[in-house]
Amino acid sequence: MHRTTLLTLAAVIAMTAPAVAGDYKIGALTIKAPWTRPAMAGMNGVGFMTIANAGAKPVTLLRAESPVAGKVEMHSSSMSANGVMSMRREDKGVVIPAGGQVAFSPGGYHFMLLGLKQPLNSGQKAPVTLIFENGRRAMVELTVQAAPPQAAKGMPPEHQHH
Ligand SMILES: [Cu+2]
Repeated sequence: MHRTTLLTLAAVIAMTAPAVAGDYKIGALTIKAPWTRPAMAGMNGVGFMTIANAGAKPVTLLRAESPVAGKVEMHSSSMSANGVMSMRREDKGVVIPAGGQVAFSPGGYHFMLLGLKQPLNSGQKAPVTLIFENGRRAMVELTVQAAPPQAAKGMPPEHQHH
C-alpha cells in the first residue's frame, strides 16, 4: 500500500511539471528546454537544447561559452555504417534555418562542456552563453537532470498514463 502511494505521488509530480519551463526568447529565436546530465568536476559535460528560428533569415550560432567549463565546443554525433558513434567539432557554427529548428539532443548536435570547473548535480542550473553571428548573445541555464526533459520526447502530457 505504502509503495503504491509513493508511485502515485511520483507520477503526479512528473505530470505537473510545466512543459515550457526554461524556454528563452531572443529576437526570432526560441531556445527550448536547455539541460545537461550530472557530471563530476574535471570531467566533460554535455549540453542539450532545441533552438527554433521563427524569422525569415537563417541564423548561425557561432559558439558558446560557460563559466562552469574551461571551454565549450559544439559537436555533432553520427553513426557510421559499422555502428560506431563518432563526434565531430562544428567550428564554423551551426545554422538555424529560417522557419525551422535545430535540436541539440543525445545522438546528434550537442554542446561539450570541456573541463568542468565544478560538479553538475541534479537540480542545479549551469549557465551557458550562446553567441550568434550578428553578435547577439543569449544566456540560458541548463537544468542538470539525468533524463531528457519530457517536452523533448514529443509526447503530449495527456499521453502520460500510469
Ligand atoms: Cu561531443
